[in-house]
Amino acid sequence: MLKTLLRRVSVLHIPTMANSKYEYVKQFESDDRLLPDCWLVVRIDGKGFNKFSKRHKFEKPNDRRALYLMNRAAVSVMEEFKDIILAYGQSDEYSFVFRKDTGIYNRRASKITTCLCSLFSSSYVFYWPRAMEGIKLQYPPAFDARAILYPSDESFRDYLIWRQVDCHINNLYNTTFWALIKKGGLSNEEAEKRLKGTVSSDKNEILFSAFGVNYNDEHPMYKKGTILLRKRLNDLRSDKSKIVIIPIHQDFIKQQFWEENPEILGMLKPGTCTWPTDKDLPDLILDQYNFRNKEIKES
Ligand SMILES: Nc1nc2c(ncn2[C@@H]2O[C@H](COP(=O)(O)OP(=O)(O)O)[C@@H](O)[C@H]2O)c(=O)[nH]1
Ligand SMILES: [Mg+2]
Repeated sequence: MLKTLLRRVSVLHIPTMANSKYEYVKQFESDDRLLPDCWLVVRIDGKGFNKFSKRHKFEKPNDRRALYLMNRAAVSVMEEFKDIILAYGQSDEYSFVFRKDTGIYNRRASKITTCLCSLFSSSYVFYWPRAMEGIKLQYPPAFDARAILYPSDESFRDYLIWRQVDCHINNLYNTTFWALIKKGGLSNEEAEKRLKGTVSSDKNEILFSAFGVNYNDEHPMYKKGTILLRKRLNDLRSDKSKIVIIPIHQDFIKQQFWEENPEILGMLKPGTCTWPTDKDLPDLILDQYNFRNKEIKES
C-alpha cells in the first residue's frame, strides 16, 4: 500500500525517467565493460589518410609538421586522461596505454574509445593552423578507435614492438621508394618494380650505394616513431619541477628502455627527467609550458 502510494506520488510530482514506463529500453544497452587487471590499449588510426595526406600535400615520405600535429593531439589526450601512462605514435596512428588498474568510466569500452577518439580528432583540428602553417584544412579529418586488452606484460610489450616494427618496415620502404623517384628519377611503377622482393639489407644498400644515404642517419622520429611519457621535468628557468609529457624515440625491443623507465611496468609515479642543458626543449614540451603559463596568468 505504502509502495503504491509512493509510486503514485513520484509519478504525479516527480516525473523522472527512473519511474517512467519507458525506462525498460535501457536494458537493451549492452554491457561492454573491459576485463579488469589487463593493460588497456586504445589505438586510433586516421581514416583514409592516404587521400588526406595527398590533398594536403604532406611531404614524402615523412611530413615533419603532420607528425608533430599527431604528437600534439596525443599530448592533449594524455593531459586529459591522466591514467594513460604511455602513448606511441607513427604515421597516422596513435596507441594509448592505460594503467592496468584504471577505473575510468567503469572500464566501459565504447565510452573510453569514443571520448578519447573525439578529443584526439578535435585536437588535431584545433592545432592544425599552428602545426601546418599556411596549409588550409580542406575537409574535416576522422579517426577510428579500438580498445585492446593485454593480460600479460609480455603481450603488452610485444604489442608496442609490433607497432614499432611496422613503423620501421614502412619507413625503410618509403624512404628508399621516394629516393628512387626523387633522386634517381624513376617513375612510381619503376621504383615499385625495383623494390619488389627486396629485404631490409637490400634497401639499405640501395640507399647507400646509389644515393650516399646512410639509413641510420635518418631522423629517429621517422625510424622509430614517437613515445610519449609522463615525466617530472626540472624546469631550467624557474628551478621548479613540473610534470610534462615528453617525446622520445627509443626502441621498445631493447631492455634499456624498460630499465630507464621502470614506472611503466611498475605503474609508479612519473619518473624524473633532466633535459640536457646543451639541448633545446622540443616544441612539444615548450607548448605545454606556454599553455600552462597562459592559464595561470588568466586565472
Ligand atoms: N606523404 C605522407 N603521407 C603520410 C604520412 N603519414 C601518413 N601518411 C599517409 O597515411 C597513410 C596511413 O596508412 P593507412 O592507415 O594504412 O591508410 P588509410 O587507410 O588511407 O588511412 C599512409 O599510407 C600514407 O599514405 C606522412 O608523413 N607523409
Ligand atoms: Mg589510416
